[in-house]
Amino acid sequence: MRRHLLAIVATLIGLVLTADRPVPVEAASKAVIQEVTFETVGMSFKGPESVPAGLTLIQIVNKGTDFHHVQLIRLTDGKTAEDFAATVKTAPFNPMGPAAAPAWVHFIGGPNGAMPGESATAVMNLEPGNYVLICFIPDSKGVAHAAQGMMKALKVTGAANAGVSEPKATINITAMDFKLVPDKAIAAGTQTIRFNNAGTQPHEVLVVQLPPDKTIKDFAAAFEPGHAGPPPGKPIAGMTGIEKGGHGFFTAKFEPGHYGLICFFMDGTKQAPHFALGMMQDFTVK
Ligand SMILES: [Cu+2]
Repeated sequence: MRRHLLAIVATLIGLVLTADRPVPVEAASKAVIQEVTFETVGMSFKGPESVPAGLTLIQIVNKGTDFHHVQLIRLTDGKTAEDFAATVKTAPFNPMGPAAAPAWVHFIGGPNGAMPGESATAVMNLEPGNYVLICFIPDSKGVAHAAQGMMKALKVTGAANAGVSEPKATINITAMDFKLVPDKAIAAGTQTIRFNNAGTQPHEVLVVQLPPDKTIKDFAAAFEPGHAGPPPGKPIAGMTGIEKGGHGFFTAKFEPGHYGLICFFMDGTKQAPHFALGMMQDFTVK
């Protein structure tokens, strides 16, 4: 009888305690990653001027006729998008070219590999601050789209939403100086990939679906200045440059067949692209 009463009292206390506030665990599991979309139109990005801080899914919808990506760059030392634009004009740098980036330029990642008419997504944690979105992909003459005006200022505001948890990865791909290392064989289906930079330089990963008779090396060769015709293979997903210690997530849908991984960033000291130093590999999806 006494035990019975205690149980009733405990239940009543429980009801009073939970009556007017949500259960924290439940609230956390319901919090979702915010989503923001940028469209490419010609050599420009269309989208919001600012986003709240925290885990963010960035989508690029490519409405143009060229291949594009979003490279998010965080500007520190009080630098603004205007400072960045001025630097690109006076002292052009390109992670895929020989000149080094200034120390206040930080590579944060972004969706990689959006072919014309297609889209790509990536999830990164955005700290508050000044950012620019930029496309470093070169045209047929080797001039980066960024140098043709393909950049957009973005402000990340407020404090991060602590209740949001990171996506659950099915595959890890770790970048090192100079290799791309998946933690397991990539199987057919939709995979959520966590891209980690365990190297010292910024690295990217581009996932390319290849024809049976072509390799990722053939794909890379098609981006050399003066090369005629489209690259063999189709970029399907990836993550643009992330600096040392950083990580982010992207999803890719794999069909059985032949694929490649590649990083186009440049080693300024060796004056060689990372893929030529070992950051490209072919693989088969079963
Ligand atoms: Cu690299």
